[in-house]
Amino acid sequence: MSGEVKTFVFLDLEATGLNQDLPKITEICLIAVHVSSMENPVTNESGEVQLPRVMDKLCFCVDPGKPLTEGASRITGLSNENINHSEKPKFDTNLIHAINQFVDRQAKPVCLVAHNGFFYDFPLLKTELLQQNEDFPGTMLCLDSLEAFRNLDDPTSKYVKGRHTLTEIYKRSFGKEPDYPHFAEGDVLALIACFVCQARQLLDEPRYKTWEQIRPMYT
Ligand code: DCM
Ligand code: MG
Repeated sequence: MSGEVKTFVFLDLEATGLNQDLPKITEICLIAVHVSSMENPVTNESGEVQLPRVMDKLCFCVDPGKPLTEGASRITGLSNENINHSEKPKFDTNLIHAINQFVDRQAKPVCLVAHNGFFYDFPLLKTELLQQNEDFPGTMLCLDSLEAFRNLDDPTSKYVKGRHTLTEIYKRSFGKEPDYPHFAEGDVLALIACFVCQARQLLDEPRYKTWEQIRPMYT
């Protein structure tokens, strides 16, 4: 159903603000799911789709080196104070090597998946990589789950404000709020749960980009 992709690496970033704030990452989570877990989702006695049992996870909090906006701090619970108290390093080459090693352990080809990834997460991650003179292979695939869910819902209407936020999709799928919104891991797990529910349709005609096509958010 997914063409060649063997592993989907779901990704979420928390950061100091929105695009116009020239944000820096405060938290990153990557969770890898093999395509076989998407093709055969496990359900419980009530028929509810369960998270895949086999997942690899990588999560780090990061010193952004600049102030969080009030809004970013309010929704994420992260602050310069609590990050600094925990003595978190900056987004450095060690972290990038950890990410590369994590991705290298996955069956390839790998596709990164992020909600609003084409607009926010991928460009911001690219900015942080380039600032360290690093980058991912240009051939790595990327998928924006916001775009994918939108196209699934109504391919003719491009944009219905608010309808395809992760929280709204999660509420429609599971009838409750996500457990840990705006925690990078909480958002990734919520996304995986939603994605697995509709994986077959979402991956019917996936609109992948390659990493090479992702422009940095700012330089
Ligand atoms: N963000 C923000 N203000 C919002 C929504 C998001 O500043 N109203 C920024 C800070 C978050 C980041 O975007 O850390 C990622 O958002 P999300 O938690 O939805 O993944
Ligand atoms: Mg998030």
